[in-house]
Amino acid sequence: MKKYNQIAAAVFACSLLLGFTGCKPKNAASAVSSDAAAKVYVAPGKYDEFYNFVSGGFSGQMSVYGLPSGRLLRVIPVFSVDPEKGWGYSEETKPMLNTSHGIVPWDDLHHVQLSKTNGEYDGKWVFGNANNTPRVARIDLKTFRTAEIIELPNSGGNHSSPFITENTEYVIAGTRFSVPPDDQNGDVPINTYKQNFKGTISFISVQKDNGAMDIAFQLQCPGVNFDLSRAGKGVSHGWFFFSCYNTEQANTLLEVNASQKDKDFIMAVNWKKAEEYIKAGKGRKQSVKYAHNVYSDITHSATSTIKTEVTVLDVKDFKDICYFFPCPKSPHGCDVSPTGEYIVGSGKLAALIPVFSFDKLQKAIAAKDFIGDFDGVPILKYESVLYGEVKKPGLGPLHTEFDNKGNAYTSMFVSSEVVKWNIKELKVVDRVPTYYSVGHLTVAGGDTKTPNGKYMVAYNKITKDRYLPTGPELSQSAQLYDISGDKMQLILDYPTIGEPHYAQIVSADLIKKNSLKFFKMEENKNPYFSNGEGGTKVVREGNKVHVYMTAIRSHLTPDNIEGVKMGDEVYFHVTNLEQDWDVPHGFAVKGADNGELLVMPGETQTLKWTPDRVGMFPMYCTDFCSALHQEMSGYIRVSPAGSNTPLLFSTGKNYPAADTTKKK
Ligand code: K7E
Ligand code: CUA
Repeated sequence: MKKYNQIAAAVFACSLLLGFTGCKPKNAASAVSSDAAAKVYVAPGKYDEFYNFVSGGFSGQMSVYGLPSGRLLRVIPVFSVDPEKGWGYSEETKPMLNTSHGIVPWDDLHHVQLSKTNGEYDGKWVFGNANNTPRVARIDLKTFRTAEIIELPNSGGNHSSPFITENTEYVIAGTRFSVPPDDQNGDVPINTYKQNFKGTISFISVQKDNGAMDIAFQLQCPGVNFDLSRAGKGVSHGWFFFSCYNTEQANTLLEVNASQKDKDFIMAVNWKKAEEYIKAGKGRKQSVKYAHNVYSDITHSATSTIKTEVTVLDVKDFKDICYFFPCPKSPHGCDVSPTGEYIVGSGKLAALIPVFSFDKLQKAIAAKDFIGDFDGVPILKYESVLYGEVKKPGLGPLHTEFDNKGNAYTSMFVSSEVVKWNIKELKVVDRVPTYYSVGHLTVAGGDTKTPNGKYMVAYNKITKDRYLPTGPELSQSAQLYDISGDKMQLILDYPTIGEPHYAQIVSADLIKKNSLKFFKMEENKNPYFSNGEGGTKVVREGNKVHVYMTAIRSHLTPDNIEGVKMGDEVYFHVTNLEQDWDVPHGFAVKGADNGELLVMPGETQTLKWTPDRVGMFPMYCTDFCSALHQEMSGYIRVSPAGSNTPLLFSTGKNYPAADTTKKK
C-alpha cells in the first residue's frame, strides 16, 4: 500500500511537471518537433544538400557528413595516421607528419575553415589547425585528402587558428600558450613569464591557384593567451580580431589566476598595415626551424622540407598595427557579423554578451581614445568601442554565428543551450536546450557574408543519456536544428568521430562538381610507377628489394616472389591500373609492422616490409574490389640470409623449381 502511494505521488508530481516547461531541459522525445523525421529524411539514392566538415578534436582528423541526414561520408586523416586509408603508413605519406620534432603522428584539431573568395566559400580547400604541435593543414576538396601541412615556429598551442581572410589572402594562426621566442633561450624559470614569454601570430599566405602555403610573416605580441579569432569582412576587411585571456600573465593555476580581471581583451589587428611594413622591409629575420610538407597528386608522394627563417614584426615598435579593447571575463569566441560591422565577444564567465562596433573602433583609434597600454600596445576605452550588450543571454557563452535575417546564435556551455538574439536590438528572441553542454555551433555559411540560414548545428561535449552506452566513454555528438522559422527546432542527433569543436556547412553543389574521380595513369610521375603489367619487376639494390607491382581486377603482378632474404628491406610499390571511379585496391602482407596500403585508381603507393623470419608470407588485396577479390592474392618467400635462392617473380606461370638445398 505504501509502495502504491509512492507511485501515485510520483505520477501526480510528473503530471504536474508536464504542465510546466523550463524546470529542466525536456527529454529527447518531447523536444523534437513532430515533422523532424520528414525534414532530415534523404531518400535512399538521393544526395544531401550540404556537406558538413567537422573537426575531430583529439583524434587529429576531420570528418565529413551529409546534411540534413547526418550521414557520415568520410573521415580525413590530417595530423593522424589512418589504417583505413594507409595514411601515414605508406612511404609516400609518412613525410606529411614530419615536424621539427620528427614525425608527430597525432594532434588535436579544433577548427576547420573553408577557403573563401570575396567572403563566400569557394569550395577549393578546407584548413585545420593542430593545437598541440603547432601546424596548419590544407585539405584539397578535389581529393578530400591532406595536401599540405606547415609547422609554426614561435608558437605553443596553435588554438586561435586557422582563421581566414575574405579572399583567403592569409590563414591566421595565433598561439594559445605564450612562450619564449624560438631563437631565445627557453631554458628560463617559468616564473619569468612576464619578461620572457611572447604571444606570436602567424600570417600564412595562400597561393590563389594551387593553395600553396608559406609563412608570410609573424607578429610578436605581448605574452597572453590567444584563444580564438576571426577575420574582418566587408567594412572590416583588412582587420583581424583575436580574443585574449590570461592578460594577468599567470603561469600557474590559470583557472584562478587567469580569472582575476573583470575584463581581458580583444586584440584588433590591422593586417593591411602590417603587410605594408613587411613590404617596406621593416621585418626582422629570425632564425627558426619548422617543417613544410607538401603532397603531390602527380608524384603521389609527400616531401618534407625544414625551413629556417621567418620575418617578424614586434608590434610594440609599430604603433598602428595592434590595439586592445577590453572584453569581459576571459573571452573565448570572437566572431564577426556578416556585414563585418559587429564583433561579438563571448566571455566564458560573463553574464552578458558585448557587441563591438567596427565603426566606433575606427573612430576611437582616430581620436586616440586610449586608457593606457599593455606591453606597449594601446588599450581603447570599452565604452568607445562598444555597440551594446546582450543582457542575461544565458550562462557560459562560447561561440556565435549568424543567419541571413540579422540574428546571431550563441552557444551557452554552462546553461547548455543555444540562444538566438537580434544583432541590432541586442534582444534575445529564442532559446533551445542542447543535450548537453554545447561547445561550438555552426550555421550553414555562418561565417560568410551571406549565411544560408536554413540549419544550425550544435556540437556537444556531453551526451549522457542520448545514445546506447558504449563503456566508460560515450559518443560525442552533433545536433541539427531547423532555424528557418522564428523558433529553432531540434530535428536530428548524430554522433561524431572524435570530439567536435568547430565545423562548417557548405552547399554540396559547390564541392561535388570538383570532386576527382581517379588519377590519370599518364600523369603518374611516382618514381616507382609501373606502366602496365609489362612494367612490373623486382629489383635488388644491396639489401633493399624493390617490388614494382600492379593491381587490377583481380590479380597482383607479380603474385609469386622468391629470393627475398632475412636482412632485406622489401618495398612494395603498388600501382593501381584501374581508370574508373571508386575502384581502389588494397595491399597487405603478413607480419608487416606498419599497416596496409589503399591505392586509388591511377596512383602508386609503397609499403615497406622487413621480414622477421624465414618462411612463406601471403599477401593480398584488402579492398573488396570484384567477385574474385578473394583471389587477388599471392605469396612471397623469405629465405635465410646468405642463401642462394634466386630472385624470381611471376604471375600466371611457374619457373622450374630451383634446387636451393645445395650450397654453391
Ligand atoms: Cu570552443 Cu578549441 Cu574552438 Cu572547442 S574551442 S568548444
Ligand atoms: Cu583488389 Cu580486392
